[in-house]
Amino acid sequence: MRPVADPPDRSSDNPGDHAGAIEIDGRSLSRADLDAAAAALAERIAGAPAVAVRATASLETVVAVLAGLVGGVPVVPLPPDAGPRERDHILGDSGATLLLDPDPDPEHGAARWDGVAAEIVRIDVDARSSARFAVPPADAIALILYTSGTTGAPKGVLVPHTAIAADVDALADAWAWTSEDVLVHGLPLFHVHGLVLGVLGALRTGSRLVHTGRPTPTRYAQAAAEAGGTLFFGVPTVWGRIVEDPDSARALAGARLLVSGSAPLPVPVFERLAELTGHRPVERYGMTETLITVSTRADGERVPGTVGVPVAGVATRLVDDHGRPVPHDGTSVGELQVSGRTLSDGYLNRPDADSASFTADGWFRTGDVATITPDGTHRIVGRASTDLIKSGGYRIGAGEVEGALLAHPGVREAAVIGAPHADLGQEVVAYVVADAGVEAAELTDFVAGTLSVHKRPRRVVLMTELPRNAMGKVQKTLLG
Ligand code: MCA
Ligand code: AMP
Repeated sequence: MRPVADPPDRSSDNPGDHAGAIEIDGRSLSRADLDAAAAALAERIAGAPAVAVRATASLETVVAVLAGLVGGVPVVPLPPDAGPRERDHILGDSGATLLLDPDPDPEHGAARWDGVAAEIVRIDVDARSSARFAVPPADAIALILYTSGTTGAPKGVLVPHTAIAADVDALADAWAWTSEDVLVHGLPLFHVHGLVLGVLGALRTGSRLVHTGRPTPTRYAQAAAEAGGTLFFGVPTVWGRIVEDPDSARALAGARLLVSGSAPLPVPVFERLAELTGHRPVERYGMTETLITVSTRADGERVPGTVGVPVAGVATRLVDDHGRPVPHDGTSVGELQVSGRTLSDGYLNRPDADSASFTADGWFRTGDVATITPDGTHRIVGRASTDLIKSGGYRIGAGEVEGALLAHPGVREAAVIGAPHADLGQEVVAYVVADAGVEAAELTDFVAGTLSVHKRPRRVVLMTELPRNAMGKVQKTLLG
């Protein structure tokens, strides 16, 4: 297998001769310099069982991830604003012995690592080495990506090199994505969308990457005008904000392909985007555990509200509550299961979660509910569990936020739901029974400080008691 981050046309005699440059928030590195900086860091981390990376949207993060890939050390991206509760869980569970930080300078917050067991290593994008490394075995783990379940702390998903290579190659085929493209996005670099597709996809296809730092309408418009962006990635919240800014949206007219994913793209946003840019967006569907498995094709029909067909190397099926097949007739609804080369190797240290998520014949239970037409077009109609929330494209487990709230000394009970929200798709809302004197805003800040900022409840409703059934179970359907 070609190494994950190698472009298709790299000659082994001439490793640096490639134009796939990368620019993040105004700073850039040529592909040759990126490779040399990654090789220098790979020498420093060699032999570690795993390395964590404080994954800011920066060149440093790209260098660190590439160092792990070429050096054969699994990389654990850490949300840059992860509070102690989330950070300590990820570091402890993953067994990362090194923590690579773009900016560990005491003045800029070495205090954030107080009490952390891992050795802190500064990522130096100016270091250079021409060292070569043995290509890691294809089934080696490339990334351990932490993602929320319905309850408890996030689980580490083991993503092998093969799955990433297979997924990027399948998407390159679906989207006619080549080294001629200029990829533009401003997504976070600690999840599949921004990191696997948005960075490793660019490196593997050889396309130039322009990361806008933040995914704002004006920055996307600027990248279209000034950098000649052809391929744009966004979560639905990003596209929703772009259509609210018609001038920025119109600036994307010269692009080749606009791609939406990570959450359902509302039909009115699809239609407005088509009106303003002349492009019907391509929608694709996936999960951390499976990478991207279903997508509209660049040469296929783009129907609002649908996510297309399985990508190369992936098969899908629908099952009912008893595991029986559900017909692909476009109307029958079932749980979507997927199999194929893009699947992860399961969860780190969680055999219980593995057996709950994978069927005996090796298919992954997505927990998403879908229909499939006879010609294979998928429509995601919802999720089986209401305790997995999608807000701004981030997956947030109700149980993790409830646990964080209950750690506040004044909180007695907490129930968290995802309420419909025009901008974010869903917003995290917490219903809390607390001691007198505890304020809603204080609880929002408390969660933002112990987990990641995006997991904070945007609304906290203080109550005297939570609605419970006769068994004492909170009735979340009565909230909201
Ligand atoms: C607000 N802030 C706070 C607080 N309140 N900080 C501390 N305490 C508080 N109480 C600050 C934040 O730090 C931040 O500051 C600013 O307010 C805004 O933050 P936030 O509210 O999070 O921003 P937003 O405007 O709501 O973000 C919208 C977004 C974001 C940009 C669309 O949700 C986003 O990046 N989403 C992408 C998620 C994603 O990539 N998902 C892919 C998962 P400051 O401004 O200083 O930072 S992978 C996946 O799903 C797969 C496989 C797939 O299919 O793709
Ligand atoms: P994550 O593991 O953060 O990638 O979240 C995966 C979940 O995001 C899936 O199980 C779906 O519920 C949701 N998702 C991703 N892409 C789409 C899409 N295009 N339409 C609807 N839901 C999506």
